[in-house]
Amino acid sequence: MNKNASVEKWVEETARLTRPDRIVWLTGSDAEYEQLLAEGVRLNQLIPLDSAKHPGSYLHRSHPEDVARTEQNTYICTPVRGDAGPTNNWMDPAEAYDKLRRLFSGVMKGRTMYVIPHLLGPPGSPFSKVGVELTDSVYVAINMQIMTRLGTVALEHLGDSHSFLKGLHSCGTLDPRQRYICHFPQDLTVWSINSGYGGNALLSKKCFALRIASWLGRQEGWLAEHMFITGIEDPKGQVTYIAGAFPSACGKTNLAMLRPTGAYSGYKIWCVGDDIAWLRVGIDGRLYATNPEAGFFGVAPGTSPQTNPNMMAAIAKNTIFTNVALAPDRTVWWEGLDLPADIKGFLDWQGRPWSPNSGQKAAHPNSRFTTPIKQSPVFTPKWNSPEGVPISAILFGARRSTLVPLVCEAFNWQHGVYLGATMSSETTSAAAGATGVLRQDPMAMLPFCGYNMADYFGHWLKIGRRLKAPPKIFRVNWFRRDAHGRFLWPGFGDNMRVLKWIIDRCYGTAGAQETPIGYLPSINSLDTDGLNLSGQGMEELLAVDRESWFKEARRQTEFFGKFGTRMPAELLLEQQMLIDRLSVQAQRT
Ligand code: SAT
Ligand code: MN
Repeated sequence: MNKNASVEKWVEETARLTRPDRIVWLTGSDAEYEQLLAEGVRLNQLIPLDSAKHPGSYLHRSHPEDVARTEQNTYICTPVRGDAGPTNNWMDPAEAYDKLRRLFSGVMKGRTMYVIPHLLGPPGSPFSKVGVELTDSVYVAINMQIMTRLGTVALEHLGDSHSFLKGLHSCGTLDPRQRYICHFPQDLTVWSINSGYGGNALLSKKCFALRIASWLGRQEGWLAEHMFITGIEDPKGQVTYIAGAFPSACGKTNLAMLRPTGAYSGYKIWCVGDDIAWLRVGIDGRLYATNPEAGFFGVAPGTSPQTNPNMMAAIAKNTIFTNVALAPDRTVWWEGLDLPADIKGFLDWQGRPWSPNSGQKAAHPNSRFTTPIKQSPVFTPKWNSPEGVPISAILFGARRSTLVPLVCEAFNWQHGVYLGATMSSETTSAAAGATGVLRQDPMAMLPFCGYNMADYFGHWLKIGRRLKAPPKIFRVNWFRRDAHGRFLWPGFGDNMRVLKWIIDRCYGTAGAQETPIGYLPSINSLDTDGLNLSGQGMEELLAVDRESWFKEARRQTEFFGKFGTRMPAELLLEQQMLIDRLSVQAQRT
């Protein structure tokens, strides 16, 4: 394999600091992957599953205090504090390097350091970037093989360029009090220590492809977003691509690979990506998307043949399961799957005996599977298209049990940016901390934006000015509940009904009514045939409750206030216009 002089120099420097016993450069070959799996088993980090029922698959149990991203330990280390903004933790870069250098000093003694070059984006695309992660975790190395285009392909893309994203990771002691995930955007560098879990440790994902990439995108004129990318092919063969941002563990993956049924069984879904989209303005003035990743790191609980049959097919082999339950026949289980009749000998995610009466979850709520995108039945070779796919609609979705209607279309790009910027969602188990707490999560990027979010909003507006044919922007909410706490909307496969309305709006063939918050489906323009909705059904799902929206607007004003004068005037104007429209409506009624 060709080595790159800058990468080699940096690997040597890092090895002098961390003192690994061995350095292993990964090439991405199948034989190497087998060796890594064997090493994972030898180190008791992987438990082989039944080779007939789960071919090529393994269970990993993480440390019980290391089960999700830890936002409180995640820092953006820019020379000027204001550049990180009020929504990020900030540390002075010199202080952070100094603090972490001490923690990294000699930390890999007795361990192997894996050098993991990977390509973020399709090979041959001028938009793709090269990252290199150095890690002492074989679990990370294995997951990176699944999650990225790894090894030779990346070094070939890099050639002799000096510009690559540098990631240094060590599990260290896993001490949560000494856990740091520090980003140095100006150096294209991430240092992460004392966690081995998901987004804290697989640096290609949230650290590179979102935090560092969002910062790079601002310099270079593109967007790195927390979005799935999916093509919907109608029965005539026309494919419409949509991208959608949802906070972690809010059904983004299920939506990205939804299986149309019933009246929609003539439609086909093509999943280009389930988590991250890099968006650029094409020469034709449309917005194009590529997926920097090569695998899915999905939430296991709730994934089932009913909710996501395509994902169940994808994870049938060559999959790493993390923190799910283990049956004595070496199969895995999680909440949401049918419980086998005989559950004798079940072990929970920590390896403790488990039964449904034990009052505990068998699988951790943030337990995950890692599986190659190519195994998905809805895989499309467009995933590797260097220019990406043209996006017709952008969705902003959040988990809101009240207020936010099922679907709402923005009046235009600027209003759409406002809808994204004012998104708030109830927290989930994907991040450590309380769940179900409402928080502002603009564009589902709150934990992932590598710079000041006011500047980020401004950047979205700037991109819009370059688009000759901008995608339409929609807000969706599958999570409305009735007075008894039951979901008002069935979700999953039935979300296709909403997607159909969205696509028809893109082609100008569906009706809508103008409301103060945006365009909502007009009566009968959204297909509800055969649905058995609870409560007032559609009426409730599409209601615009003025008083509550005034309250919501006040919360948004408070949030925007955090950014002071850095806040783009256009969004403050949108805010004022919403209040004005609500007031006019109030006078009319
Ligand atoms: O742990 S990850 O950040 O990779 C997954 C998620 O929270 O979306
Ligand atoms: Mn995510």
